[in-house]
Amino acid sequence: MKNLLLLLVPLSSLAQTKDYPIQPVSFTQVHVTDNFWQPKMNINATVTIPYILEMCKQHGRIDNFLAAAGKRENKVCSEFTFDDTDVYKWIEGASYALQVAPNKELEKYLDSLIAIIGAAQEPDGYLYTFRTIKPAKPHEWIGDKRWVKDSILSHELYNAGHLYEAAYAHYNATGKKTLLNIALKNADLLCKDFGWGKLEIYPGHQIVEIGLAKLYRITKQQKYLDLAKFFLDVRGPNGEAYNQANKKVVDQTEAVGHAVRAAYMYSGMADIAALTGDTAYLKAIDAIWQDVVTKKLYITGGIGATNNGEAFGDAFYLPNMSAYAETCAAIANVYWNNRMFLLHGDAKYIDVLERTLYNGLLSGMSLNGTKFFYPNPLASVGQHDRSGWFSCACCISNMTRFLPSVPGYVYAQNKNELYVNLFMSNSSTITLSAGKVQLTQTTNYPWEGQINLQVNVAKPTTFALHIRIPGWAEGNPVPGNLYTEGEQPNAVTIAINGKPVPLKMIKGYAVLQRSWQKGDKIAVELPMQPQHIYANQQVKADEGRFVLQYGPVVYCLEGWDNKDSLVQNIVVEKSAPMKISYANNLLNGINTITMPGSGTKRQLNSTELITSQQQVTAIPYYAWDNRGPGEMEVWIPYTQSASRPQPAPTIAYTSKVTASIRSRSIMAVHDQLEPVDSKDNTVPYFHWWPKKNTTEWVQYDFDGEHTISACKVYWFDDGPWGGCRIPAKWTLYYKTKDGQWLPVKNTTEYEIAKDKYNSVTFEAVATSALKLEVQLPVEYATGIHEWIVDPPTP
Ligand code: FUB
Ligand code: ZN
Repeated sequence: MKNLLLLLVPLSSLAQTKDYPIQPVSFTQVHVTDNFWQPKMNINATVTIPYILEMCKQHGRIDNFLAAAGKRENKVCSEFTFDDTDVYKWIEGASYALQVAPNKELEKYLDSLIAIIGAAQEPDGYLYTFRTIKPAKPHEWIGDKRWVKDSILSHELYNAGHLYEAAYAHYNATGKKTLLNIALKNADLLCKDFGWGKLEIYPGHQIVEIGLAKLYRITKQQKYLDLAKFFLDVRGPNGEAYNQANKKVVDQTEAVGHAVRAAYMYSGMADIAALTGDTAYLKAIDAIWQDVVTKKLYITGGIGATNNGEAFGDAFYLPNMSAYAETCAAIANVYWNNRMFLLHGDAKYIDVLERTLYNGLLSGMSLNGTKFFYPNPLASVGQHDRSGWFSCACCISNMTRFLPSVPGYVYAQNKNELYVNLFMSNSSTITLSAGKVQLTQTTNYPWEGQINLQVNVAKPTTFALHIRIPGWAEGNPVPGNLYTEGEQPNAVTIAINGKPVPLKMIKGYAVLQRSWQKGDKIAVELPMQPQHIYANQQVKADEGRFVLQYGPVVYCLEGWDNKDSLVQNIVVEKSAPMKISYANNLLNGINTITMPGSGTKRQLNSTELITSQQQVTAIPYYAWDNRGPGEMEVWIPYTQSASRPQPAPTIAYTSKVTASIRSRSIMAVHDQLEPVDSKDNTVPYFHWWPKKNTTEWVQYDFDGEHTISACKVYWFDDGPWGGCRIPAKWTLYYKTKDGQWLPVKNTTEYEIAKDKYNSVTFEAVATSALKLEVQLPVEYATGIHEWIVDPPTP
């Protein structure tokens, strides 16, 4: 081990080696003082980090390490083979937080935890609690020999990757090599076991590539870089698109499969391209990036549209209510776009990064820091809610590792070029080739567009200040034509020491090259106006709708702020006047947008909608579901046909609905939103997955007694890939006056077919409740889109 330590290269010498042409200014050099990010990072440090540690303790994550270390009963204490990563990600977040705010107690706890991790490591460096605890009969995702199932589900290399990321952070934060030594020992084992002519296995879930790149940066040991490259090159062409192994990485041009794996892999390719000068990787990730931003990116910056494989969907498939847009994928998207910027120096990558950061990533955590979203949908009828924990906790621990590093995305540098990428109040000292520059940024961004920068230099210093002019401020919300702005924004202005200067634009930056003097002041004014954003017409889900954006923040309508707690039924004309107001006491301080609009409502016995005028209020998307679940919508209808009218007061709609399982989606069965076909997951549906072969029920308790004689049901069936199918059988029961349930006497067969309403008629009964009993197929669950109850026709 001693020899190993001698090989560590001081971080300061890294600049001389081949790496990204542009280097980020480390988050430790950027002291954020603003009202937006600082409180969020503070909550992460003081609430979320202790909270997640506690959850890791409660949910067996630490016990797994203790068991592998022989310090407790020999039993696996949690569910997933990647649960060790929650501990590693927690260490990464805690270490980053330590760098910003030293905390002796936390550091001490980290020492003790790292000692346990060290004790859980096998003598040759193997570290994977799920096998070490029970080598003879491991979890079904794990092979009988090490690594052999990694391309499928064992996640041994994914665990290793997160270990390296944590070790890098801990070493940088504390200067201690305890975790780093564990990581290096593990990486040495990987170098021994994997490679051409050795085990030629690709990682099932990427991240080890970027972890190895970090170990290479610290140690300068070529073998780590070579192994990272091997793990990329060994991928494909005969594997699954699910984990991007369907083609050699250099031949890939489209984003496919599991979005987190994909974006970690693209980040790894960027790292290796930067560290080796490889151009084939660059060509591939440039093409894939183009594919994502022009066809597969949500307006919130979220990626991975479908829950089916947690994956990218087809081009322009961007459903809103069923959007997956996993929090981990948003984080991975930030990692990837930052690397693309460091390679190319183009602000368009930071446009995507900023969009993701303020919207689809930030939505992943509640304002109080203890509740989380895994998917980040763009519409809801109340079936979504943040949770304090998930058995698969990847997004939770990822959030905590990411947040402390936000200041690291503000600035970047290259010789005598200084890039200002993000806007938040801070002060930073940056060493350029020409000398030290102290930069102070003062702004109330993202609520206001005025950004003041002050340059402090010991002596006049010539360098180029690249100030990013966000795409949204120039009418291009996202590079390409997936989204367009409805209005041309007012001009961006920049003044130096009070004098307006012409904007010399290079790659999305206003470049101010001059000899800077102590105290020079730069005033940037970005046009803050509510912007309507429209989607490319190939995105069917957004037809007849617009998004409101103000600065970098995407807005949504939430039930809490709107009439009858409903938003799906709202229509706002494109020309409706908007009013922006800062609400200090709402959701930790936000800008709201209010505007006139209308609400639509269905009526009984007529297809005509009732429309009434109302005030409509929008809040930042990231802040939704902080007052409890309810309706939410990002894409606002401007046509009545795009809106989802408030249901008519039918027997079904006015009923209380319950089911054999508790689910927030149960209201879907009477919401009067009709699917296109049985597999349509863009409208709400209720399901019993993962149950199978059981008898289940849904029940309507009417608002009084009704006489009924017919029913129709539209089944949810997401075959052949999903887990739901039409039922084996269904039967209706009505409630008698004395509370018994009797089957209705059907006069037609109970239809059972996909993609249509299934009807049954029966002898009329006067009853106060109806139960729909469903026999699930032997191998599948069933779901219901809609259940309609009809009175006898007059
Ligand atoms: O496989 C580990 C993590 O679990 C992934 O990153 C998430 O998407 C979830 O599948
Ligand atoms: Zn996740």
